[in-house]
Amino acid sequence: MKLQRLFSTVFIIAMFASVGLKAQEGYIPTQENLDNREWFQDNKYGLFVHWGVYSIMGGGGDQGIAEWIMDHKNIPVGQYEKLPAAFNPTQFDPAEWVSMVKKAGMKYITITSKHHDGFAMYDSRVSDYNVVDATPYGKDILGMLKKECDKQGIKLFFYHSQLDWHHPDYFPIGRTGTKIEGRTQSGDFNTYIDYMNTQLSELLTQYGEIGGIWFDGMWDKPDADWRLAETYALIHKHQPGALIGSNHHKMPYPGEDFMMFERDLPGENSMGFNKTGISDHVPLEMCETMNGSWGFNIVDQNYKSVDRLIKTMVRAAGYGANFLLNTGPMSNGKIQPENVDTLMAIGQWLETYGDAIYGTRKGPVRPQEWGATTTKGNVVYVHVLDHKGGKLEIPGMESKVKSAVFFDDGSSAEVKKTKKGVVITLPAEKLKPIDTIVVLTMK
Ligand code: JFZ
Repeated sequence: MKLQRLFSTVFIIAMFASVGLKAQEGYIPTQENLDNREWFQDNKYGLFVHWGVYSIMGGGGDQGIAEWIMDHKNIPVGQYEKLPAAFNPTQFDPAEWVSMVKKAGMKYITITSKHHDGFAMYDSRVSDYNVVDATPYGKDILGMLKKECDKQGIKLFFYHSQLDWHHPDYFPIGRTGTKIEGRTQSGDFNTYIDYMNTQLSELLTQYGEIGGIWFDGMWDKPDADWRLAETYALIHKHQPGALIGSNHHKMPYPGEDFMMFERDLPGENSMGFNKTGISDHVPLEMCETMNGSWGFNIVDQNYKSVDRLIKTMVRAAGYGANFLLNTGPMSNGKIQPENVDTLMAIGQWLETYGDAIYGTRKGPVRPQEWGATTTKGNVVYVHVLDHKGGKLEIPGMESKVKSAVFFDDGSSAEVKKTKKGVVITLPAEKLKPIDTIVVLTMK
């Protein structure tokens, strides 16, 4: 018995040593941070932007590759370094981008400050490998975008890659980019982490208040000491309100303020890498591509339909998760017209139905094949996404319904209490092609 207890104590200590202590142990979010988490959950919908010098190659002729082209095509470091000289997005108009985002009904932007290729899309002082020093364009893209975001009331987050195929101290190298010629043969990983932390300090001090940092890439070296405690504390010291998340596909570590799911609804694992559960103490976010690529790809025309994307957004909201929809801008600075069209169509839908999304939290029953529920105050929105009409039974649904109406025309809906929950009658003529919303006001 005693031995057993000793074992479990040792086990618990080992668990903390391997996971917990690596991150910001004992972290208590400030009130400002908690307020921002509420803001985040209320605002639901953002634009993910994967933009870097790789956009010049337009995906290199293969589907699904863009920002990964250095790895997929094994482009030697010295050759890849020639790309910045060709990066000149003279048609980049931040005002146009942010206006588009607003029309799309999006409330924040998460843009790549540095992807795995190591190239900084802002004015960094610790490396010339950045958009100001190494390109003919010579302007601070993130700074320009931030200014416009502030003007138009859009929050800006930075995606920052911890993985770096370019930096000489990213050593030993990890699981990816192993065949890229000219990568480092030696180096000191701690020097790399110092460098990364300095870049993060720049991002947190040069541009005013930002929404947060979206980390990615520690999965490249799962056993390395990433010094997360230090990095997270540094970010929260500069900006206590900034939300930290990391795409490590694990449950959130201490110091992280939200949890993300890559191309999957929370708890689903269609991609094969979202094997964790769903955190119940931090906000959630799901990110999705419009085709199959994150960065700009000229041959990937496998676009998801507007209907499908809206349904995914609604299901995500049903899980209480934000929807971060991606675009990969072209190397001239424009966002491809197909993507703009999709964003405008979703924005139009939100103009009508946004009340059932913004400001809501996950509903009383978890998303099902037929649809999802969201809730705000004493109202439950039943989003019917896939149903042929007739009786819709919802087991587990709170049955103290005061009134039930169709969102579209305000006409009343028939709701009956059952032993298990409620049954809603859906006349075929009330069904909408995307989402038929029944508004339940609870007692
Ligand atoms: C990552 C990036 O690699 C990708 O380019 C994009 O930025 C996306 C949003 O995030 O995707 C991943 C994350 C994890 C793995 C692979 C790709 N992984 O665990 O192998």
